[in-house]
Amino acid sequence: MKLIKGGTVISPSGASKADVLIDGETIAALYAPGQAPDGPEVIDATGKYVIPGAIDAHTHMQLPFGGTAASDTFDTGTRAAAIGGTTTIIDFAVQRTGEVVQDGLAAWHAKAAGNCHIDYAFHMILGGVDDDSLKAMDQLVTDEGVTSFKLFMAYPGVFYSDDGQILRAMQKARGNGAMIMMHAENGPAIDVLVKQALERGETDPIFHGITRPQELEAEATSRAIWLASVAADCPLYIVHLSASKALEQVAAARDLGRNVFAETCPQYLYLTLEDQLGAPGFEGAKWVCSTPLRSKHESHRADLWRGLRTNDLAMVSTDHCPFCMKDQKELGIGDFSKIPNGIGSVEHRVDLLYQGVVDGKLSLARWVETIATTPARMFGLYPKKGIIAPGSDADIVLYDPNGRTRISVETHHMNMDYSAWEGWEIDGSVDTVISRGSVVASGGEYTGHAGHGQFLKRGLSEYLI
Ligand code: DUC
Ligand code: ZN
Ligand code: ZN
Repeated sequence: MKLIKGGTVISPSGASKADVLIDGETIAALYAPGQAPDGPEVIDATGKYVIPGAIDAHTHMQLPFGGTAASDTFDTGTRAAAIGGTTTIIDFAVQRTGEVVQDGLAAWHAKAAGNCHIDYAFHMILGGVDDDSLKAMDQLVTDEGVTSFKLFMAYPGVFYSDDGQILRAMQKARGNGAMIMMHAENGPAIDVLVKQALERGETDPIFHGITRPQELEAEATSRAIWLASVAADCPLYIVHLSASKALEQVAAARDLGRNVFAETCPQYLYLTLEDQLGAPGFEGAKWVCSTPLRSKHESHRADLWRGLRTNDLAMVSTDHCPFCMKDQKELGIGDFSKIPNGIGSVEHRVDLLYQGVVDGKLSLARWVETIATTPARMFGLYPKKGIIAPGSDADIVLYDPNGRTRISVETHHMNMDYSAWEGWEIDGSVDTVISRGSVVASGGEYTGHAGHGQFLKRGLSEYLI
């Protein structure tokens, strides 16, 4: 037994002083201060926030992409996640075009099994919607604990699905209760703009952003929302929403009571087209991701923070998809379209969002909700995960509001040769991380091990009507 004593427990309903008793891998009880029985090993949480272990519902460990593969393995990526206060990831298994869905899922299990430091679950990317993959969706929901499917309106020839395929998958999801997750960018139109830019000799990383204007994110978001409407209000979750006009589409659908949800990512809340993607020379490649960073001369960042407060944006995930500069991002020197798309942040999401609390953009309760509780409820992991309550897994983070975090490639644990957040300072720090009752990180020391993480079969989303 362990007792987390003297801290302030934060839940979506607010803050309260309580001591948390852990029995083995689960939370046994919460006590008013001083009321817990003597005996258990005490973890001193005086002056700390006690929050549910964070859940990153959008990661891409070892994803093959752009002629290379994301540089974090399940080992390095989940270790870094744990150090940063994330105790569950939901990664994307991939069905490539022409591949049997279940084979793609088995390949992802093979990559992850025995290598994870924290618990993990999978969404499934469908690279080819046809009769077989539609049938497979039922089997994954019923038997495999995979209850969400990502489709791409971008990347023609790679992951792209056309509108007919999307509609069929949505109809299937409406029937079996699954969530359709959408990469909402108009890929064919983007490809035209990319070709035209390259023909003009516009090859620098910033043109990655300029050829993916917000209108093409908003148009795809709107189209996905209408297609979901045709599919009898199939549950729809827009991933990595980056732009004000896309957010307007989501907000309008939600105002009508539709089953439409969206996430954003730390990079869109803080970083910009001009300051990062437009960095001199090839430097901007560090921030090439899709959807792209948006202009600081428009109101995207303020709108996204507001969307988080109003729940038009339900939660924050990272879209962790790291590539090193050397040999990976460098593939796009002289042609931005060959830069592998992705940013690595799995280690920093808890801290980066806490800075939003310090800056007065999020309440403490909403911080916990957007990084832990809503991801659990959205993707069928609640109340096992995402809440500090009796019977839930003892996934708990002690967060020090008086700590300080300085982000750098010199100190991070992700397998990347740069940091997208180099030099950033956060007014707070992760103090202790507990995963299913085991202390995996404490005072900057990592004490966990690969293989501790277990695969989680998920149920259906709680938010559906
Ligand atoms: N976006 C990225 O930035 N990387 C991987 C895939 C995606 O959709
Ligand atoms: Zn995507
Ligand atoms: Zn992604």
